[in-house]
Amino acid sequence: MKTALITGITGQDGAYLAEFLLGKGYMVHGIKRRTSLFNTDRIDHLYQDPHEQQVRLKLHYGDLTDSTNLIRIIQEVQPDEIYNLAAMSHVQVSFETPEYTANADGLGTLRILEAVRILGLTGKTRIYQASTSELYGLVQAVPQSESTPFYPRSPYAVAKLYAYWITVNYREAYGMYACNGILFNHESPLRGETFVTRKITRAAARIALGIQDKLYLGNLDAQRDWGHAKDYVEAMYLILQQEKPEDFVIATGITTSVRDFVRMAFAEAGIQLEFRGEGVAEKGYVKSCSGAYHVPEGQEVVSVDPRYFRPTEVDLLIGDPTKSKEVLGWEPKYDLPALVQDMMQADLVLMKKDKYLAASGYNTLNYYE
Ligand code: NDP
Ligand code: GDR
Repeated sequence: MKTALITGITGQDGAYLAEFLLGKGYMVHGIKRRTSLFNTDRIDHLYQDPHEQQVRLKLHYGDLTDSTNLIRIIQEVQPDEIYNLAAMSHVQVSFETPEYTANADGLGTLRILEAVRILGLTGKTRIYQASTSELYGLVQAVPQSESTPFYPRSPYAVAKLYAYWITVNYREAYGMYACNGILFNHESPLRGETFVTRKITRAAARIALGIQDKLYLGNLDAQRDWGHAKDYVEAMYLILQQEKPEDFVIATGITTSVRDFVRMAFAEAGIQLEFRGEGVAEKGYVKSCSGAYHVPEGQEVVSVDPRYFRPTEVDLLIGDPTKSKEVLGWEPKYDLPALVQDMMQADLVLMKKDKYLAASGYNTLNYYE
């Protein structure tokens, strides 16, 4: 039985990857942070009582900012594969917590690599590093491939740039099997509520159900290459099954604006939107916009709030998945309409529950960040 260690197992990708590897017969270990409330919602359905025999999922308390605990866990687990998914992953929040982001996302990767080296596991343990399309940042060329130059535009992306290069360096310096997956945006019903797609699908569901009036967003003109997280965790696994360690772009090759994602999500919730005035663009931002209106009811349901503009923005991401198709044989199963449908239908179910609870006098989450 192969053994995998997943950092960030409580996150969107960690949850899908854990389920995928358990399905492949792996023993899966995960690192979770100590939090004041339970933070394992996304993997609770995979939980196995540690008192039972033959448990194949085990969680360890840990943090990427603590090398002593990483060394101890890796020594205990002796993993065949480490998937380093843990990170402070929100681009806008990284402007507010730049030092912590550098520590967790940049140095955290070094701590993992160094732990494997110190423990003499370089010949055994393969390492996947969760790199990102945010590395491309300010557009140099499109579509972005493994050879496109990087130009990071946020403390998050700069921290991930360090992580990318330290992974390449340990591979070259010590012959480690360490790879970067340069993944473009991938979403799902498990996506964190403050990323733009999930923020939109949650709000569209709430507005359709009559428990929210309006959605405030930032830059509607940003374009992203959106795929489904379920497809992307399979690519992570494939990257570590190759004969030689290499870096791969994982993307759909199709880009869509935030504005169009809004239209699609609301349509899936049964609301046709019309944007009146595409807004005045300045430095890549829509500085003013008369918003999106519910057709035919006429009320404005989406407005631009400059609070959500970033000090430096990434305007356009579109990935070139040629190498991953040719070498890994990887093909996404979900296209964007299928992704929107999956997210929207899941949020309609969740928000119906909220509506019912609210109608019965219980408090529900009405924090829309
Ligand atoms: P999430 O934000 O959903 O999950 C991040 C995970 O990291 C959570 O389990 C979180 O724990 C954990 N974590 C955060 N800080 C620390 C820390 N200091 N020590 C230990 N664990 C920590 O991210 P995703 O699942 O979406 O992304 C997974 C990885 O892939 C991240 O590294 C992200 O930067 C990267 N990535 C994501 C893309 C995407 O579109 N989703 C695209 C490209 C790269 P907790 O649950 O306690 O908060
Ligand atoms: P991103 O994802 O920054 O690409 O990082 P996010 O969904 O946060 O933003 C995508 C684009 O939408 C614009 N936007 C808004 N974003 C948010 N969060 N909230 C808003 O209200 C809003 N309005 C417009 C943003 O400006 C941006 O252009 C994600 C994360 O998962 C990273 O960890 C990962 O590395 C990259 O994807 C690839």
